Amino acid sequence: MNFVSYIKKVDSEVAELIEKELKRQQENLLMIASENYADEAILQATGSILTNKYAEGYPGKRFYQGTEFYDRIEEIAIERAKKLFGAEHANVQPTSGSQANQAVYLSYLQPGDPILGMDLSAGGHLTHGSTASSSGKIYKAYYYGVDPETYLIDYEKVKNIAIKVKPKIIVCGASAYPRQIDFKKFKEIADEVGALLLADIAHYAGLVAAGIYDSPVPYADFVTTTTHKTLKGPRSGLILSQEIHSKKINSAVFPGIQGGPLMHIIAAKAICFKEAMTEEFKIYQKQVLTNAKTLADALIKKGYKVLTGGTDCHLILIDLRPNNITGKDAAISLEKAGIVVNKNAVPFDTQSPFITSGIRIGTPAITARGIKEKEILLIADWIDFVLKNINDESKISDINKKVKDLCKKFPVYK
Ligand code: DSN
Repeated sequence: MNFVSYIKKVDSEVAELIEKELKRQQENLLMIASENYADEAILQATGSILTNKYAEGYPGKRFYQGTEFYDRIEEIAIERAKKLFGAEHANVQPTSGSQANQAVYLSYLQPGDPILGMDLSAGGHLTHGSTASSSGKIYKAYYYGVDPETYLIDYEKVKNIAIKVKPKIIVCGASAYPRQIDFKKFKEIADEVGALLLADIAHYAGLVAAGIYDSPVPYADFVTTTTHKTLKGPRSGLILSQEIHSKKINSAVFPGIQGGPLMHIIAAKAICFKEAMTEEFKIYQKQVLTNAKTLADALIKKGYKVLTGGTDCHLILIDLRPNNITGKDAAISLEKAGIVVNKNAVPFDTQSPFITSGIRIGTPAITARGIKEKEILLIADWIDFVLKNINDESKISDINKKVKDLCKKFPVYK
């Protein structure tokens, strides 16, 4: 696929950078848990002429003429999203997971209202009430974390905090929590304190769609997600909700926080939802999970502190304090070897968010290129070798050659 043939004609500088990035994506093991490879159909839709049109409003109720085909595309995306997740209502217009969460808050909260979300340092997301984000600036945010021994969510504690702070919305979902979230328990807690429940499944959505991670849809008032992580679609967002919330959600998205929807991205989301209903997608998600479990087990055997002792999803979290390595140094060295992960705070971290004590490793992207258990064991050996030789550029460079050879055997965007 030629990604830059037209760009080259008008802007060689940007074309060259895209080509270099393509090479980076081809020659490295992308193991950032939130990243994936969108397929050619998704990329074609995102680069399509649908970008030319304003379609403010919703199907059948637009503010501009000429939206006949856009109405149909959005209707298809909505129907597929509802069917895929078994939801009563879908809004496919949020441009990101962050905006999806903002819209949910706007739909029911007033400034200063209390919300309760997972602490960022325990694995939550910025938009779950961090003071660095509008969710923590506009609303009064309270937090729950994980148990210091097990690193699991302590639902009794969540309940006690909820009883004390009486949140209007409880947020569950995380960016760095490797285990199944008990959505039913969260719903019971929300009901007990009269709160609405928002489940942010940005990380888990693909696994949820494939039925291998429990769905919050039967329990939560609102479910938000991105569409580009495990779901493997375009970079964007989605809100699912019960029908009773549909009007409030729709007006919170438009005109509440957004103007013209990105219709080329909505078309790509429609394609993504169609693909996510296939048997092939289910097989892919199962392999994502198997690969993550295999990696966790292999690294545990090598003595690494894999938090919670494994994973129920696509990611693992390693506390590197016993190895006397910071997350930052580990991520930099692994990148030199061609294994791209991100530094990540671990619960009760003693380092700053720029340094951190851990790394988060995910399997969605490498699985998309066909990697299975056999290669995962090799990758575990390489991760271990790099972390044991963190200052030895020549040994790291040897691993990089092996990574490049492996990537050649599992090509992407041929
Ligand atoms: N930035 C995403 C992640 O890496 O988990 C969350 O939005």
